[in-house]
Amino acid sequence: MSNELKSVEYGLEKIFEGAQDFLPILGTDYVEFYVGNAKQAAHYYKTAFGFQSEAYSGLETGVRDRASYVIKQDKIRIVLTTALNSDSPIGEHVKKHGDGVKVVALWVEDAVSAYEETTKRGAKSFSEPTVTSDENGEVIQAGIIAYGETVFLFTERKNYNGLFLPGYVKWESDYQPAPVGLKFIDHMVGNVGWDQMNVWVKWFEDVLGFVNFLSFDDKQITTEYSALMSKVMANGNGRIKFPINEPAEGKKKSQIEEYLDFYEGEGVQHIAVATDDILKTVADMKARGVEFLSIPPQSYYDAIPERLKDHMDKFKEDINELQKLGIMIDADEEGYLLQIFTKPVEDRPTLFFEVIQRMGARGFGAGNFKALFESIEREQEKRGTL
Ligand code: TYF
Ligand code: FE
Repeated sequence: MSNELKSVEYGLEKIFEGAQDFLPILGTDYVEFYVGNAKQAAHYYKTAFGFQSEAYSGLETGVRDRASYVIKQDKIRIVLTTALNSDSPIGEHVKKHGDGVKVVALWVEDAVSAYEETTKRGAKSFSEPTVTSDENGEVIQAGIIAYGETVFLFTERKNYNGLFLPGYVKWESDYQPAPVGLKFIDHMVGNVGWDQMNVWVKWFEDVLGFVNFLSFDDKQITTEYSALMSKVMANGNGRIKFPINEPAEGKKKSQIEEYLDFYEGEGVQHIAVATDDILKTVADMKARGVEFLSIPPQSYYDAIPERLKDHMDKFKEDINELQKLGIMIDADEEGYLLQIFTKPVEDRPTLFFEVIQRMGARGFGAGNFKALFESIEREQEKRGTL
């Protein structure tokens, strides 16, 4: 573990030495999935992940080509959108990729400036600045194309005080399962194709002004396990983090390659959601039917006190309780973190979720990679994709 930690390069100095930020991002506004059946997907995320009904747009609101359900939990907002006819870019997206993330909406002060600054720096346009309005004010949105067919949609809502976006009505539902304690999106990871890592690192640097905050190379995370490289890109204030994975040649088929094959291209691999009580959150999610990767072996948990050495005094959780749920623990110079991963949430082995509780640590769980990738490989084995 200490070897892995030493080879972690923190790039924080670079973040703070920077000139003025040409793309100030206030946060993740929402994430929109294109799915085969939005009504059922919304029900799944409400039931299993504890989201609440928020807003709706579709036939009943005068929209003829799509239906969108907005669900919310604390600061996390997910939009589930489906096509209402065969002649639809949404349907095309679902046909090619299966259910997956289409839009990452980034909350900005000035969407026109965000669009101009990024397209000037080489971003491919998805949609020019568009104003929509209703009695609650106006929203400006403009999109650029990121990896694969994924869109980053700059969203300015300072002159809007409606529920979500113009065109949406409140989704009244008597069915509101209790939240499970998910608070905000910690990071969102993209899988890119062979030899595309540097292209996308440069894209995040040049187009968005992000910096490479952490790197894990294939020598660290190849060994016997799913081979991949990973670089974490962060924005000026370090709050928005987009790790990027690229497959690497290993003894077995990389989990990243498996994703690229089944998603039929690059895209969002996992969404990490933060909680401040991971024991409760994960116990709740399991009780509601969310499937997590298998529990790491006893030897993994035996090594935890050694890994936590410097932070043992701060460590509040009971290792046995964590082990029962399969939650993993890692530490870095600044603290520790607890994390666990779901199995893919579709039939294609593509998008999955991570639940993370940071107790000071700013890393991504490098010390857990071995155990994590072994769990993923057990799933790949069952799928015949290893
Ligand atoms: O976001 C991360 O970097 C961690 C670890 O295929 C990780 O959650 C890295 C690669 C991967 C799954 C998880
Ligand atoms: Fe992650």
